[in-house]
Amino acid sequence: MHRLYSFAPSGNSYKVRLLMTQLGLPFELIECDVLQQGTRTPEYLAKNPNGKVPLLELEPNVFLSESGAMLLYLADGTELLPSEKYLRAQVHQWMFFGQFSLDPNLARPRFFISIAKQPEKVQHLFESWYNLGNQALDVMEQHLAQHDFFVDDRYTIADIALYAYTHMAAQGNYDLTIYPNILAWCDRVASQPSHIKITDV
Ligand SMILES: N[C@@H](CCC(=O)N[C@@H](CS)C(=O)NCC(=O)O)C(=O)O
Repeated sequence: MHRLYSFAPSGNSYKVRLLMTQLGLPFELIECDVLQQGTRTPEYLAKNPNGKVPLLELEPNVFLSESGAMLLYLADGTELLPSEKYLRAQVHQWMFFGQFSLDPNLARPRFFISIAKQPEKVQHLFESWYNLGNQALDVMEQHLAQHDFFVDDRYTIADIALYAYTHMAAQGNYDLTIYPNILAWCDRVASQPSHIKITDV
């Protein structure tokens, strides 16, 4: 059985928990409290020198870090990752977009406002996060005006990757009501078989 090192509120950890649940893959969950430096102990750093969750232990002492790499590894050969070359490249495209343009700008306000509860520490950064985050949400909103899902008009790991932080954006004081297509897509994602909420740990 795979073992997943995870932090309950972490959107990146949730991506992998959601996929494994939807694929029916059993896993052992190891909770690491990021707020208590749980990913910065010597024992943890020996497993993942980057000191972050999620971390997947495929078999004893065989590790994979980076949520995107885990999604691609676990979904390979399933209907959640197209095998056709260009469709698969579009999944990659949206996942790279998510990691660079979307996630950091949504995750950081959420982390400092709702998880660490110390927004005053980073007050000078919020404007830039909101500018860049809303630019990324605009791109998604436009795409979803024409499509039900991000790739091939069906649910794939690109949707899982983009959904994790988007549906929690209000916890970082983003206003998603100005993005009706994104809200409708969030409902479609949440109604997929075997969906779990981020709070279902
Ligand atoms: N690109 C990485 C990002 C991982 C990441 O930022 N993890 C955060 C929680 S969501 C973390 O472990 N932070 C703890 C730390 O940096 O000490 C991924 O997708 O897995």
